[in-house]
Amino acid sequence: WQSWSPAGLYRADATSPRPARPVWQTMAFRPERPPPATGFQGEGLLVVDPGDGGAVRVFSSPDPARDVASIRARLAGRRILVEATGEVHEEAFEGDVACALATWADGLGRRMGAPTTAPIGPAWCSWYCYWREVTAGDVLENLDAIDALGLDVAVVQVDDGWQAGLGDWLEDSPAFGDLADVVARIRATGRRAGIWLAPFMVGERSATAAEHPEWLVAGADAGFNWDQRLRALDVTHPGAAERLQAIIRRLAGLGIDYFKIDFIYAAAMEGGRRADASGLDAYREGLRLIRAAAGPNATLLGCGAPLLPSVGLVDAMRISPDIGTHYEPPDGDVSQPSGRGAVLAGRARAFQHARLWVNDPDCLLARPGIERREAWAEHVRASGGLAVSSDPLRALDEWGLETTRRLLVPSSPEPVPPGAAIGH
Ligand code: 9PG
Repeated sequence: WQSWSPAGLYRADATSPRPARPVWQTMAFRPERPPPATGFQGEGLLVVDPGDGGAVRVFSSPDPARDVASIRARLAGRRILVEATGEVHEEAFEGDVACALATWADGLGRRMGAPTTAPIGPAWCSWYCYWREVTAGDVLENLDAIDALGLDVAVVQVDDGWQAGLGDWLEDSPAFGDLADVVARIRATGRRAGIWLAPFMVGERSATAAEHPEWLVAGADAGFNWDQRLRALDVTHPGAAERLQAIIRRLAGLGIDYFKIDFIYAAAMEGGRRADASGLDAYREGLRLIRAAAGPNATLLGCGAPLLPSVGLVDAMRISPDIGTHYEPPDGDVSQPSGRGAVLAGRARAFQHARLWVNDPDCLLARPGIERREAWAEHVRASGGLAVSSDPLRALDEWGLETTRRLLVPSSPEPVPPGAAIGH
């Protein structure tokens, strides 16, 4: 369904990954469509390889801007039964699964107007070293280090932590410091300034939730994070739409032209809206509002984003759960931060690069203390996608610095040839 949802290639008698906790169904799988206990469920896309050299079958939603069917498959004796909640097309492709997906994605990208994949990056991002406690000083320290170490970084992106509150994006957090000054200093070095925000997420404790309960999607529980329950912004409400665009315009006015728009699954949730619009209609309208306010030359990077409904509306897309300092995920759930989960989904969605958008495999972490950092670096390099360093640059050892230097290149304008197997 979305950036953080697992994807992979499995034996026919296996069961695809399931959320280990109920809140992860909402925040990493498809909120309204819990899967059956066993078998497979793909959202808008499911592929069956008969394994005997016969044609690979691709089952998919023909127009995922309008409807994304939940497509289920289960083994019944010697057959695989496929069923779906909505309209699904079945196509047969010669060749292996990776080739079938490449051809299928070429067609979808054309139909949905995927942007031409001009190279993006390389970048540096504050998240995987400073987390929510990031300050202006931390960003400026790394800006200095980029120059001192002679690293090729085109975009410096401030992640979660600069904002006053979750849903309160018009003001900065006093603990962060002066965002306008940080942006000006980044731009003074000739680099682009980027920012993270979760534009459709409204924390229960935010000023926005208190002042404008009518801007929230009625009945939609968007999960729990930042120590609070989360609600979804109803972009079909004119007041909410105006506020959303005012937020983006203010950030663009500071000189920001790279937006990592995160947790945007919230806009697509089912629930009561001001207008008679489906979750997917509202979601796509929300993305169009952001694009109009950010300007045609801004880079939009989707994250926590419904994948297929975003084609044509974002320049780049996170296609896997977060990388973590640990290789194994919490509770064994591969939708959660971990090397294992990020590599699994990243390989399975490698075919999307330069066909639907620029793939973001998640940040390069090359400092000591990152479990299996060599394998992770190789995964990021081979993806051909966005190269974003997220280490405290002064903490890199010799291997880390050499690897960061080597991997910080613009994204590839071409799809990557199917390399390592998609599966486990
Ligand atoms: C900032 C981070 C980084 C990261 C994103 C995203 O379910 N959760 O509570 C949850 C928390 C964080 C998260 C994903 C899910 O990570 O992928 O790169 O920007 O937000 O908070």
